[in-house]
Amino acid sequence: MVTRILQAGPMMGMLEDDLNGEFSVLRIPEHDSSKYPADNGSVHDESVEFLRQNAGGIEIAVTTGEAGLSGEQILAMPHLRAIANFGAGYDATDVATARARGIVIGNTPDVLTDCVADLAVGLLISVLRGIGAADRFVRRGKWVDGPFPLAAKVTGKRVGIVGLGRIGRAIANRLGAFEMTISYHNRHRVLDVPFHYADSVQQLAAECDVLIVAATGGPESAGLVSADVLAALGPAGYLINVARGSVIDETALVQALTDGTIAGAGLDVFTDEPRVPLALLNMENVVLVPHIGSGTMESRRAMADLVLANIRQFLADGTLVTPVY
Ligand code: 8YV
Repeated sequence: MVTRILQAGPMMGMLEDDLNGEFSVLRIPEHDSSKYPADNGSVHDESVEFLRQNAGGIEIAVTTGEAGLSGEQILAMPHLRAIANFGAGYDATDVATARARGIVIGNTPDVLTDCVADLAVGLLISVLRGIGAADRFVRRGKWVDGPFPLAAKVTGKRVGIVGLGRIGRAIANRLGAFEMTISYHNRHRVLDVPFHYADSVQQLAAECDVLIVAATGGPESAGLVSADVLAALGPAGYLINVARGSVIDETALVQALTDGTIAGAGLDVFTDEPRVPLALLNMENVVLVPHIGSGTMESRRAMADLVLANIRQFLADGTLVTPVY
């Protein structure tokens, strides 16, 4: 008999095709996954009712770093045993509820590390050298009126990395080629690296020219890059974020970019994706990309393969290839 699995949230075509080819996929209808305020002011989620009625026997769910599964959705599937997450980050899923019910979660680490680190370096160079603004300058025909304003040098800068996990380390390795001095802040000191450890994010920001955020998202890191951290980074400092929008106080960031508290930013992630604060759209010192860190054919194919491998292994022996706990 073909195994029935749940698909929570929109998914890349290639993964959907693979899932449909191998399993019987129950998909939460788009309109049912919308949340709207109920009369009593709470948020009513139609998908929960859909799951209660249709997903009673489901044991495996597939979701993404963006969609995730809420606590209510998880509780609506009494037989759920495993969640396969397309993405390294799984902060959109209610991990505490899943754990409490003995549900395992598998994510897709490692296979996307190179691409996310590559993008972080790309954003750094793009912001400091003004590549996005210079491209617009040429396209708009402004070159004939005079030269493009001078930018900031990349080689030799002092970089502070927030979160020295797999991606943070891969970024640090790449930046060595640019003769940069690397410091970091992490939940725990990392013993096998030669980089200077800063005791707090604020101290790290005060000591560097470019602050790169590569920390895991979720409640523990929410708002870690605060107004005070941005003030410590200072008017010649740049911020790069390839982690999660939630790690930065976005309101404070917009203010800091508006009033010159920091020099510029390169952002792949935002608090309320796909919505981006309007104020950022007209800033020439900001590079904005639509959460494309892992967005290459190679990484996304490997992530899809890892999701499939997690499901197959779970069906075979009840374990995951890449469990998160
Ligand atoms: C993806 C990501 O965009 O892996 C992550 O944590 O943010 C990205 O790779 C996303 O999760 C895929 O839907």
